[in-house]
Amino acid sequence: MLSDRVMKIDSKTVGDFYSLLSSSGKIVIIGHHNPDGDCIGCITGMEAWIESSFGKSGTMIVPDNFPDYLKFMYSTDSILVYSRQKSQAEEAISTADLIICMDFSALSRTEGMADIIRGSKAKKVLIDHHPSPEQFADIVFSETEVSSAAELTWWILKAAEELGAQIPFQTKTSLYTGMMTDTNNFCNSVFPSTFLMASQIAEAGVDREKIQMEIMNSFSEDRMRLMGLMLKEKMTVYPDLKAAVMILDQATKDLYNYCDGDSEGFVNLPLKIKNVEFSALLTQSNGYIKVSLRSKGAVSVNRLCRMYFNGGGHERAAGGRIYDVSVEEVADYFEKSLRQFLGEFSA
Ligand SMILES: [Mn+2]
Repeated sequence: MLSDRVMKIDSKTVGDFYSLLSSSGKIVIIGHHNPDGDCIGCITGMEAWIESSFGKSGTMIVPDNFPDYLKFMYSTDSILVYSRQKSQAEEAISTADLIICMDFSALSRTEGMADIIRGSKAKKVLIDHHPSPEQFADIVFSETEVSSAAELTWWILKAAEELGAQIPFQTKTSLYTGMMTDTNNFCNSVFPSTFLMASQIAEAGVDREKIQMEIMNSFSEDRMRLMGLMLKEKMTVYPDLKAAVMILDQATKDLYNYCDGDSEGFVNLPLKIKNVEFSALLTQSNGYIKVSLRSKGAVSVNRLCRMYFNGGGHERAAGGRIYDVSVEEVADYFEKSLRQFLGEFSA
């Protein structure tokens, strides 16, 4: 099989996962804080597959709310949002036989749920594509040479076809969406296996144009104007650092009725400038400044985030948080940190 050559999935691990699913009564599927397309694509895709293959349903839970433009995917209205359905979510986690964690490498990414998940007696499965996964799961599918957790899930489910589980249409739509959003529409982290996945899903008749419209062309007017303002007035370019930094403060959020996910993708925009190799979006949040980083050069934003901004991620896409620095001072603070970091690694 061509797919086996492109993305190796250990068939024994798939077999173990399959028998765990067969024997488990209560199944919970968990995504990460600030759920994105990959996260929602993974959990809804997994849920649809479990329903069709095992005739049982999984309870999907995310720590906090997710953007409206992801709500076209299968069964998103049944996803529990921990921040507002706490007792229901805690009940599901503490009584689960099996917990499937998707698209995150550390339990801290589940925010308030981390300790309950860690303490639960349920068997745990991790499906993820970030480096250095935390060791908390009984079965681990961890692969960094892949576009997205959705793509990794695709290859796991393809391998499970041999055990008799077919992949339903909704799963194909969800996983395609996850892959498409995490690659920024086939721009970053695209591997030969990614095109193969896209081709197989296209062949199955999934409506790629519709997915494209839902994700790329469904901005609210406010979101579009916010993007314009950010580029015009809130972006600073540091030519000597080959860097650009955008700051999204609360006043600007209020001006454009900011909703979850409205700034999704903004951090990629400065990378369109020729000599900008590194981009940061700093967003004022509740009690901290959220940091999103992208690189198109040699700078490892994963390392930068781990060292300076209480976070991490991939080499070219990472995130973190800055505490105890006001939004007025954060530009200076960030610039200093970046200079120090770049100085250390050029020395
Ligand atoms: Mn992802």
